[in-house]
Formats: sequence, C-alpha cells, structure tokens
Amino acid sequence: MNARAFLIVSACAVASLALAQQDAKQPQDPAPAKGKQGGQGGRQGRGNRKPPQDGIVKPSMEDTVKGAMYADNWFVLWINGKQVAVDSIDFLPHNVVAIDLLPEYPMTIAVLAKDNADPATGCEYGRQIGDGGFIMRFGDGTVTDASWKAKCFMHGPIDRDTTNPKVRSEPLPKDWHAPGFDDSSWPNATEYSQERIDPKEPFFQHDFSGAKWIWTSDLDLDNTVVLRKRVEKPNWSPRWTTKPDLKPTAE
Ligand SMILES: [Ca+2]
Ligand SMILES: [Ca+2]
Repeated sequence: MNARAFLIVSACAVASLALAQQDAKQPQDPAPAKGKQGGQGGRQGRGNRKPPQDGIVKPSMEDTVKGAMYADNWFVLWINGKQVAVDSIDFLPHNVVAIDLLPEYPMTIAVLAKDNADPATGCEYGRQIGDGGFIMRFGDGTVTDASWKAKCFMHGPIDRDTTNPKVRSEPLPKDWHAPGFDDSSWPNATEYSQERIDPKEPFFQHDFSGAKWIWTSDLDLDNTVVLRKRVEKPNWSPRWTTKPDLKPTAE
C-alpha cells in the first residue's frame, strides 16, 4: 500500500467511525420528544409532576368509535353531561360533523337542535317558514330513531301566520343535558323520511346506515328542540382504569 492509498483507507475508516457514532446516538435522540408527547419516561425529573403509576390502563384510539351528525340547521351535543360536539357552521352550507368518541355506558345523549328561525318571528329569510331535522350515527350502533325523546322550546310562527308572526317559547331546563334529567314525560321523537328532509351532499359522504331523521312532531314550526336518548349496555365495563383529571369546560 503506497502513501496515497493509505490516506484514502484511513479517511474512509475515520468517516465510518463517525457514522457509527452518529447511528449509536440516534436511538437516544427521540427520547425527549417522546416525553413531550406524554410518554411516562418524559415525566421523570420534571419538578412536581407525579411519578408514573404502575397498573394504569389508559384508553386508546382502538377503544373509540366514529360519530357523525347532520342537523338542519344547527346543534350542540352532550354525552354523559359533557359537551362533546358543536356544529361549526350556523346553517349554510348543510354540513356533517364527524368526531371520534370514547363510549362509556350507560350513555346519555342530549342534543339541542335549532332550525334557522328568527327567535322573534319563527321565520327565516324574512317571512318564510323553514323546516328542521337531525340525524346521528355512532360506530357502536347507536342511531337516532323514534325511541328518542323530543321536546320543543321555541315554536312559531303560531298558526303559520307569517303576516303577524308570533312565537311561543320557554327557557331550557337547567339540566337538560344531564344524565339524571327526568325526560320521562316528554313525547317520543317523530321519524321523518329522507325525502322530507332532503339533505344536501355531505350527508351522502358519511355512514348514517340504520339512523332515522328525527325531530318533534312539527318539523316546520318547532324551531328549537331538545332530543335525548339513554343507551344501556348492562354488562359493559371499561377496558381502561383511568378517569380524566381535567375539567373539560371553557371556564
Ligand atoms: Ca321552522
Ligand atoms: Ca332549516
């Protein structure tokens, strides 16, 4: 081996050693990032944080189901006393709200749904009468149908009088979304055909199989309604052993 060849071989050896050292470092580099994402390893050495607790089973995305909702025209949805979805578009375009849910049973679902109606007249676009409608399907098979409860809280225009429109309304009961709220005296929801509701394109891009369009008995004049359903699964117990520590509210 002459001097030139020796230098080339040596340079290659140095480069290989440097690469090997770099590779050896790499597995350790992502560790701090994992800690930032909530891994328990990242909690050590961080001041007052609690140490990892053995035996904790956290829920994972495999425990969740998909949920899809479509309201004519707007809704907010609560499950087991927690607000979990709100229609992000007031009324146009008609849109689907699709979410991931961590189902826990018994599951009390409460929906406040509103037709596009002026609270003072019950009309839309001046003196027109619009109709409502709500449909929902969860991946666990929970769907809207006539087994739900439905009650109107704003009705109008009374007698369909659009010349001198008047409304009849009452405040929502304080705990309308609570699991323990007594809705036993409420009427059942009325089912409506897809033809009657005439949903727009986003409806057909989601899975609503088995679900029915529901509202109160007056699809035209009942403009603000609450829809409630309690889903029972008597032998169900959660796979996970944790409970949320945070309070999921905007307060
Ligand atoms: Ca209406
Ligand atoms: Ca409407």
